[in-house]
Amino acid sequence: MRARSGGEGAAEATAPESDTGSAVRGRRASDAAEAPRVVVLAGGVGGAKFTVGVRAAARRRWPDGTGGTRAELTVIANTGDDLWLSGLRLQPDVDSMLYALAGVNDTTRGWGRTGESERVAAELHAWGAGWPWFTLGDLDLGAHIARTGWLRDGATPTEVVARLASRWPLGVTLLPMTDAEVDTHVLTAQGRMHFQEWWTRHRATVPAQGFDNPGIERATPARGVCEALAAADVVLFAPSNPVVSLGPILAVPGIAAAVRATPGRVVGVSPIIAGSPVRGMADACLAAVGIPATADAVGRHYGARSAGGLLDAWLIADEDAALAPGLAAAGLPTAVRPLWMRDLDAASALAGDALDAALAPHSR
Ligand code: FO1
Repeated sequence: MRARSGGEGAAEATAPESDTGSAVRGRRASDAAEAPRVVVLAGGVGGAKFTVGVRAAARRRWPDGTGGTRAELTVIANTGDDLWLSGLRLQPDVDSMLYALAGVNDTTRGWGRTGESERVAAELHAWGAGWPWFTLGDLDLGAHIARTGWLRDGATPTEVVARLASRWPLGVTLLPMTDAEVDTHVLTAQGRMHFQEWWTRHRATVPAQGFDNPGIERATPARGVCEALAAADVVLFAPSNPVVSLGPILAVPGIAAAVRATPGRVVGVSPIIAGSPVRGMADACLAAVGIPATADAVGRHYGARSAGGLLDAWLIADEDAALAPGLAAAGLPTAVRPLWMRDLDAASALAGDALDAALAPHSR
């Protein structure tokens, strides 16, 4: 692991090398060091930023000589945020990932396209169609119309995502978590509402009593998801909302089991810094399911793989350094690192830290 200043007292993410050396199950460690297969589980704007950081870190560490990387990057995106609106299928997290990786995202608003206009949205409002509090940009609508058309023509959501992604050289394989429609609903005292109504219209201020994804128990992972996890050298949990971004991914039957069984090392990045979400309203989601909004509680929620959980290592922020010894004592090796993704350099450094935690020599 590379040396860094200010790391005194930080628990290391890796255990000492074992007698058997640093062999990674399935592939030789040298293969992974050459060009690892990296799978990222992600949702939301934080997930998109982190994914762009992973690609930048991989391009730096394992360059292919043409500006890309020899590492194989696969992103499994949350589709719980998806919705039907004005007859169109929207996939906000898939699109956030797509636009961010293509470099056409609106970095000020955090969602949608840069250089966006809203002429069609104004017409929809005038007709009283759609949701007045949910704006569909003109460029963004192009993606929704293309997606809905292809779905109507019989393509699967996985095929549609691949088709959308083929417009730009993203350098990653982008997969939806499932082809099933399992939109997240929020249970409140006012009744059940779609996640986007709760999040965007009410800004998560209506107390949530819980979340569910109707039909998810019958969903199957999208083609390529379990295959990528079974071949991974590294699995990264982005600093995404643990309840409504990574929660739905892990709730698709078979995905959590595939994470537990992966030959790669599984490293998570805390979405909580000093008791507050890095971005968004994850604290309102965590409160609804009885998990304190701390890096400690979220790490324990995912759990250590050595104890039947999901993670081999957990990255928490410098601000939360005091939590590391307790987490390590509870069996979750924890590294303390700067977690703020202020710009691409910071996101790339964080992704590099997560890759280090996964690829450094370790015992299993
Ligand atoms: N977020 C908003 O706060 N207001 C909007 O009007 C809005 C529109 C929108 C349209 C398409 C899309 O893909 C995303 C959009 N978002 C909007 C973002 C989205 O609601 C959430 O931030 C994500 O689903 C959370 O990850």
